[in-house]
Amino acid sequence: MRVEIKSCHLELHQGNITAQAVDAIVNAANSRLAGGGGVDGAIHRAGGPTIMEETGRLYPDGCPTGSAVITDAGNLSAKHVLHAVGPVWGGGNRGEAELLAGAYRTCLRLAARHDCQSVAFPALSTGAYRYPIDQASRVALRTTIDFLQQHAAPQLVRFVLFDAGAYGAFAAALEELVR
Ligand code: AR6
Repeated sequence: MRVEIKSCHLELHQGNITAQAVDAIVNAANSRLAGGGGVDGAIHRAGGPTIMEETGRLYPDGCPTGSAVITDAGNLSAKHVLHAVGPVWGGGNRGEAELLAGAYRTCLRLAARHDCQSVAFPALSTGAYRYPIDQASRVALRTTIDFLQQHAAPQLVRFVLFDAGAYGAFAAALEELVR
């Protein structure tokens, strides 16, 4: 599924984030930037050890929840990895939606600042951090649509959803938002 916003494209794909031929790939990191499973494990395995070396050197204090930092992309075909730290789901009354929006917004800002024309996001916080996918998809898409409307960049934002359930949740949310 694909929609156009201010001559930019927002796309939904089912697949693996590490296989995307884009300028910047977003990692679902933790605030210590310590590596882990899920998207984080897949990106560091495919990208090689230089990514972790660089995060340790540039960001020894990690990255706060609701924000993101940028590194090179090692062996991946992308130019950069954006390490985004989404919130752990705690029931919905702990500022999770604003923190999740902040993680997406910071990635989009960093992408624009580093001349990345195309960015691929996973569904941040919806795995180990247990954010419900239907709510997370609305936050992710609303934040991205607002950013594209304000900045008309990056030219392509692709959400890469790992399974059919996540793809379906994002597709339903996107239809509702652009209807
Ligand atoms: N490509 C695309 N999506 C994927 C992939 C992949 N290769 N692998 C998993 N997903 P998660 P979080 C989906 O757990 O919830 C790590 O240990 C997955 O199905 O990667 O933000 C970090 O170090 C889910 O929908 O990220 C942190 O400690 C989504 O990506 C913590 O987990 C996000 O799942 C971050 O948890």
